[in-house]
Amino acid sequence: EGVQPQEYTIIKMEVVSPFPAKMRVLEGKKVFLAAATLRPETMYGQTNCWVLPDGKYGAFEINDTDVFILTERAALNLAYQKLSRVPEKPTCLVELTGYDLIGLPVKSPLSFNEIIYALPMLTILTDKGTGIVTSVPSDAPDDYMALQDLKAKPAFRAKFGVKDEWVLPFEIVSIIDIPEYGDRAAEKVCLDLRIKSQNEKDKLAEAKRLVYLRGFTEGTMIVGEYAGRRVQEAKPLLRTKLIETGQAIIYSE
Ligand code: A2H
Repeated sequence: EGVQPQEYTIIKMEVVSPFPAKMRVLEGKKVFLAAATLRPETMYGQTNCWVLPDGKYGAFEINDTDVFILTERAALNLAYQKLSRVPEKPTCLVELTGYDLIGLPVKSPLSFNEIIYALPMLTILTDKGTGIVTSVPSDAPDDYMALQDLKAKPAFRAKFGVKDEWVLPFEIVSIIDIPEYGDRAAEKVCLDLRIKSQNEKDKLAEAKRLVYLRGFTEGTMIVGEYAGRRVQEAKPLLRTKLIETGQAIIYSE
């Protein structure tokens, strides 16, 4: 873990029932994939969410009605932030792996895609955030390349039991315009750097450096309530809105 505390926004992605067999004990509860993000203003552009296939997750009680699916580590941190049914004690209703989550349909705040699916990403770290990541391929190079891997490689989809209809219909959604980078900045930079897959760590680090700095300092929102406003201005406004409407919570680690 880093020395600096990181403050994330947890986006509550509601799992659509009926739930699969292994999650049937959760029926009747509000169940969310809890995705940690630093960029809540990009949520309009979600096309899917990411889980680590071999990752260990659990369905933890946040209060009497809400259940969050995330890593045990994140559940413990939340419990110390007063977000557990039993004070300071995470209670797990069912243990899950990333494989159990692949293909789950979710409804996510602000997303123009009404239903999106949980898909495998191999580079997720389980000691950061919640282990669940929401995917915005227009503005995050990691997301763009992981989605591209699934779209372009049928054998990769087959390996993880990913159905075509969870991936192929989902196009990049333009949400932010960046001078010289356009409105699909992550795609442009990945193409410019000729990145071939999500595993090209060094090239992706460079892509991220290029996109994030320019996006945040010079990007303009082109969709949503704050269309025409700078990303820097829209970010805190949208974050507050998501939190006030109960669609997101603050999470520090
Ligand atoms: B961000 P930092 Cl559009 N493993 O959300 C790998 N990546 C993770 C993660 C984990 N366990 N938990 C969160 N993340 C991702 C959106 C986004 C993000 C955009 C642009 C930039 C960006 C959509 N994905 O991150 O290492 C999440 O992706 C810029 C760094 O804690 C989260 O925010 O700084 C970001 O990495 C947190 O990374």
